[in-house]
Amino acid sequence: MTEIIATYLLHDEKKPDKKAEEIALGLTVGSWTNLPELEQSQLRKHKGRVVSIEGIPSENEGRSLIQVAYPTINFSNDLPAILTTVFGKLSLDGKIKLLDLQFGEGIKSLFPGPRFGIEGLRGKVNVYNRPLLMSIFKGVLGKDLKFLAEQLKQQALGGVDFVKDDEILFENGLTPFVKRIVEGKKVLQEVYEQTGHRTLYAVNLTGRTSQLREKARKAAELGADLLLFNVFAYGLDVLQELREDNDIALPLMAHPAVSGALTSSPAFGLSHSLLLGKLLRYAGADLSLFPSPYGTVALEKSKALSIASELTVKDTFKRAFPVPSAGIHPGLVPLLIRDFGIDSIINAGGGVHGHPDGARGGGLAFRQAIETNLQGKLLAEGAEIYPELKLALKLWGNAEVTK
Ligand code: 1AE
Repeated sequence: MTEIIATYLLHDEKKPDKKAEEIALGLTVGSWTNLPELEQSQLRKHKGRVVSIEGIPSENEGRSLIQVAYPTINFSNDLPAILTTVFGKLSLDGKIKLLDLQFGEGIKSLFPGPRFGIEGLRGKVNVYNRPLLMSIFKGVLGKDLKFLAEQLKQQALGGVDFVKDDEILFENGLTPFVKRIVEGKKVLQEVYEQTGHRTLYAVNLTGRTSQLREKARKAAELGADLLLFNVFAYGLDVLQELREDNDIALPLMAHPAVSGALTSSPAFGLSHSLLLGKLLRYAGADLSLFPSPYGTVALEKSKALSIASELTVKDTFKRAFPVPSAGIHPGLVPLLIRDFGIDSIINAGGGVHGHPDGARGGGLAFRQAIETNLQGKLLAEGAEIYPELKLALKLWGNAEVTK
């Protein structure tokens, strides 16, 4: 295919066929039919093509789905050019939502996809038979390195696989980026020597765009494990730049901060599956965080599942880890595993630190919930064996899944 096909959802559009034709023309060659014959034939190969127009059955709201194909010769091979073509001015033009983009194999092969993906990350922690577990630093603003180190140690002692910075921890005098990496490595090595459990740390890569590459290379030089990145505050192409730099070569964890402004409206913006799933994966994210259907920032279940599906569907790219997040506690583990399977990451901040026994107890309770569930038992049964799980269920409840 030498085209990219965009699928749009139109609202309140009485003449979707006319609108589709306007889009196909307006976003490519403009009003070419009014131009002299010579120009017309030159421009014809650039014109968009209406692929399909579908009313949504049993709906009376004037919604319709349209597909428009854009010739790839119209743009350079980068997401800024592609997004400006398919949803540039159009994103400002009434109630229209970009649901999907289908890339032909030619243009797709120019994107990197994840460097490590699910298999690569599993290899780094040597865990293959369960969902991975991640916890998040909490309450660290204004705190020093000693505080951070202790919090990291407690989380690692709980048996989590990854600890990520809070996305709101930026460059600061008390816990600068470089010192967090160096101190973090020291702490995690000590825990490894003490327990035999390997925890990796995702440090938040922040600052001006022009500084990111150098900072990320420095992180790699210092032996950082992963980079957390607020990709939607910067742009997908910035993520891709980081992914393609072989002097960085670290797993990239995409945080969804700011993405809600682009995805949340039913009538405007981009679909969750496209932005937090397909495009993140194409651009090179190894992990994508998004709100789970059950926590504090709940996302409709079908949408959360659609993101996970785009991250893991069979493709030429490596699979990226879905990380359904926000408000997660051990009692939700059966739902998470039922809905997202074992190739996902269970991620919690408050659900780890808020445990009555502290972050170590929180991590243990999660690991116990995962183990209990994978043994086919109810969490209530696990709680009879494990005191940490029992305390967590008492505090936050238990969304037991009975098949
Ligand atoms: C959707 C992102 C979730 C996130 O970044 C975060 O910090 C969650 O914290 P908790 O688990 O809700 O405390």
